[in-house]
Amino acid sequence: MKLVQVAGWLGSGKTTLVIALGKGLSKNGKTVAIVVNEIGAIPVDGKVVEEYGLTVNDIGGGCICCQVSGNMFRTIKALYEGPRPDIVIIEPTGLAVPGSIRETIRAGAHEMDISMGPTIVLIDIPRAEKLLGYEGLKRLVTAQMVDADIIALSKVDMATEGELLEARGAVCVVNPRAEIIHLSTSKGEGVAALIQAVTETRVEA
Ligand SMILES: Nc1nc2c(ncn2[C@@H]2O[C@H](COP(=O)(O)OP(=O)(O)OP(=O)(O)O)[C@@H](O)[C@H]2O)c(=O)[nH]1
Ligand SMILES: [Mg+2]
Repeated sequence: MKLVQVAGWLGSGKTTLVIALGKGLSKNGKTVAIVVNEIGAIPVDGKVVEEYGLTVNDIGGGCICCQVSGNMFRTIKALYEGPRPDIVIIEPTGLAVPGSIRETIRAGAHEMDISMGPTIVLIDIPRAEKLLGYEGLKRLVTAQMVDADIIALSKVDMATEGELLEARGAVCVVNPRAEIIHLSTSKGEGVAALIQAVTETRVEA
């Protein structure tokens, strides 16, 4: 069972990508479970994803990177002991720092045969200037980027060449180690590369 995170600020396109990855991986013969973390009481995202016939596990009651990390771990353990899908895609809240989620998994997963796939962090390109322009936001978005194996510049269909170049420069400075992918889930750009990365990449837990 391999765990993959799709993280990124609120509204950056995580669920849209998670659905596309889930569908693509299923088509390639992989069994996939999706773990969605909603801060609010109504698990809207889970309902949307379920329409596509993917297994969805909703964790409410707080953010899995801090308040309800135990719930996330129990969900992963239940998946492992039950259906044990090939790939579990985790969508944390837009406020989560992926490194602390990985830490929770690392701390408890030693008795399970779990591998870590890439942590994908989305940067909403049409909003990148705003996200990286405000000090408070910048701190969190930067913390998310630092933890990424792959940074997906999302919604490139809505971005100008200038916006893309500028965002790419900023991203490289924050995390020179991450692979950068141009993503437009609506237009299908970058999705195949991410499916391949999820399938083939293994990172240190
Ligand atoms: N133009 C464009 N819009 C997109 C793309 N991907 C997602 N969106 C839109 O962006 C909005 C937010 O997408 P979601 O997938 O719900 O984003 P999210 O990161 O899961 O949002 P939260 O879970 O609320 O943080 C929706 O209106 C999507 O239709 C894209 O590639 N291009
Ligand atoms: Mg979402």
